[in-house]
Amino acid sequence: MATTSGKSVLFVCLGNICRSPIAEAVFRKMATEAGVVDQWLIDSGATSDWNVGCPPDARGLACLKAHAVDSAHRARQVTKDDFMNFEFILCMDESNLRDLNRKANNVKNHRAKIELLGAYDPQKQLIINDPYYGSAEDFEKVYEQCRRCCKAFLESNS
Ligand code: WE7
Repeated sequence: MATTSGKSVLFVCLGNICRSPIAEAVFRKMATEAGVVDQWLIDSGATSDWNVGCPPDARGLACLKAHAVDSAHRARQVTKDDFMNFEFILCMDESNLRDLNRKANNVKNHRAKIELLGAYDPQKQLIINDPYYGSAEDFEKVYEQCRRCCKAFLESNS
């Protein structure tokens, strides 16, 4: 778990099969290309326990593959330890934010900063919408939002 300079980020959405695994994979690739991946603990998780153990949605994997991004993630639910182990917990929409803040209230001395990933978007698209009932274009939009936000987040922590 420990990393050399202790930077850590957990990306979170409802089921950890659509948005947050895309964000995690995009951020890991950017950090790798920037030569700083060893300084980071990077993971993703769900507010719900619905999809635990599942791979990312096939449409998300297709989107990532089209952009030469890999993911071997399997869905997991956010745990109490996550609020201690991660400096940043970045989520996708207001519902995620409410669920995470409610969970955080049950963890003594939690250190994680809980924020919307979209707060880092230079194009100011604050919410990354759930593409679950959407199309390939919706996944593409999620990917582009994640790219912009992850780039800005990485720069703000370099
Ligand atoms: C989703 C989802 C997403 C919605 N990934 N699921 Cl059926 C269901 C019920 C509780 C938790 C989860 Cl995770 C799921 C399956 C997986 N991105 N988005 N469901 C969704 C979207 C809009 C309105 C209602 C739901 C449940």
